[in-house]
Amino acid sequence: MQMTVLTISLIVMAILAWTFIAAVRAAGSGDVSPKVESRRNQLIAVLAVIGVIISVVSLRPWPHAVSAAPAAVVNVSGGQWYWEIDTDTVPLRQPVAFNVHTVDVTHGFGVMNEAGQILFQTQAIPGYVNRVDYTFDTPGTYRVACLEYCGVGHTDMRDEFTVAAE
Ligand SMILES: [Cu+2]
Repeated sequence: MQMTVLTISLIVMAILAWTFIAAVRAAGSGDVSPKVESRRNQLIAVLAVIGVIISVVSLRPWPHAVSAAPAAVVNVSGGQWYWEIDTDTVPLRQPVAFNVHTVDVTHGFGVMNEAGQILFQTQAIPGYVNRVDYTFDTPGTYRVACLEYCGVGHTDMRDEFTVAAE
């Protein structure tokens, strides 16, 4: 995806640069006839329309599609050195919104499956609530750990919750 965005950006920049150079050359060639000026204005209008269309089509999916209303909201508060999670069970195969914040220093809220693989993580930042939406496909016990070093008790910042079987 990054390569596609980069390629499109480079092509559009090349077209804009070419247009700019053409406009400068035309402006430097002295008086132009009304016919040439009309063609130039048409060209600028066409390029502007193409630019708007490309921008709308290429930028709509970013930064990401707005997710559906979550089936559950989980409020997570981090502190030295604990997690407070306001539920111990979340639903299966439905979007769950995690609202993560901290009462002291920055922590890293990371959720792992039973195999220890990190499924998602976000920073817990003082004075701000970070939201992560996630849909769990497998029931079981999920582990929470701090992924941002936050002091001597950092490794004790562990918790867990359950994804309910249907
Ligand atoms: Cu930590």
